[in-house]
Amino acid sequence: MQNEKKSGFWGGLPLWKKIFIGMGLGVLVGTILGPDAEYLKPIGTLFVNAIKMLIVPLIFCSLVVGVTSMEDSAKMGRIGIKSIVIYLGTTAVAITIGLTLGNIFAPGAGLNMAITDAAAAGKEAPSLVNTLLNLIPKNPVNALAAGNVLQIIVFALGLGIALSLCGEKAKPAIALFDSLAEAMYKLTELVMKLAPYGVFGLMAWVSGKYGIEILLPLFKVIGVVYLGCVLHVLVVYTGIINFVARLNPVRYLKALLNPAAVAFTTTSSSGTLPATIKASREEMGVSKGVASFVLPLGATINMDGTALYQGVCALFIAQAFGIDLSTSDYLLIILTSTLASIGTAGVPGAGLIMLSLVLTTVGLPIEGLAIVAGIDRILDMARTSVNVCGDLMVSAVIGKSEKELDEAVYNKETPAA
Ligand code: DAS
Repeated sequence: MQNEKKSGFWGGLPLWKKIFIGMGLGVLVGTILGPDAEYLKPIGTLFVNAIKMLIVPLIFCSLVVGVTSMEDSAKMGRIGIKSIVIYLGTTAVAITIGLTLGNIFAPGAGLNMAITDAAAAGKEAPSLVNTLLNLIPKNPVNALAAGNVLQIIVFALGLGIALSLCGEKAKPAIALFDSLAEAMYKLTELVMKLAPYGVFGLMAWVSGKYGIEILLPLFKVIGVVYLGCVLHVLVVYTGIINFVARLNPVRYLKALLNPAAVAFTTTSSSGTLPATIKASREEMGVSKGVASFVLPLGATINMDGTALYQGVCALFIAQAFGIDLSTSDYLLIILTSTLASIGTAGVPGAGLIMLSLVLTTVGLPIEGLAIVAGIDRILDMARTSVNVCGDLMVSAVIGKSEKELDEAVYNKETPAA
């Protein structure tokens, strides 16, 4: 009885269903109340502030852990470097695809939403040159306090590399960052529990202020993100498999079906790792050594789907608020998303937190985050599937180049040993 009372209808629902309900109720109440729904906005503002609260500690701790988890790369030498180069290279391509499609389809065009966040309204995105010059923080503590995310990323990467090079002496510090990162993932999970209520407040305010037609562009965002994800897998990944690894791309597509389905339903790269490793070894014949290094690394630092989603959503929000992005803004988004992807955790909803990072960096209103938060689960399913497909692709490329891929297994001539 006690359990039944605790679970109840609402308590027993998965978070993503609660978010959908929050979104639907928000639109309904907003449509009924009209401009008066403005009074519900603070509920959403609290949620957005809670997400903002996560950015600095989450990106700092997860980046340090992301880099120190590559500690083996010093031992694995070229495999680690090859993996990181391919991971970051395909991430930059993914975000470019997202920005290109966002420009072509312009999902946010014509929305003319007003920026009410004074901080965002007054904030001019820094020029790319100034940003690159300011990448190195004069004072890391100031960077953390000011939330200068690019400086935080640079400092975290440097600290992570230094800790990795310190060997035994750094073990306690690495263990501390591991614990802090775990705590931040748990805090992210707790904050995401507020999502249904935050999305309700914001969708009530947005639909009350702009009308129910605000939902139409969201369907366009979903379409553009899914199109970009499919293109990235079918063009970029199969292209690399075919032309770089000289492997049969059809076999790759067959091998990715199961892990991609698990990723799509769980929206967690880390949770999909067992299925990803199984597919890499048994379907593609990648050796245990390569698979067990490349795939966990990929689940930590390789987030092509997330980067592509950030490109589309950043443009959607800029268009919705009538903000023109300059070339340096685009380059800044590519730089931030690629670097931030190292710190994106392979857990549900992590990309939404990282999107706030990208918006903050280029001075876009963080309120836009709340609009896409309502459909985040649908977008997370696609982006997580791409993240996992990318990990699988790299395991095959590295396996082939290290002569640790059994082509008889890959081509299904013999079952895995
Ligand atoms: N859900 C994340 C993952 O597991 C991706 C994201 O949230 O963007 O890869």
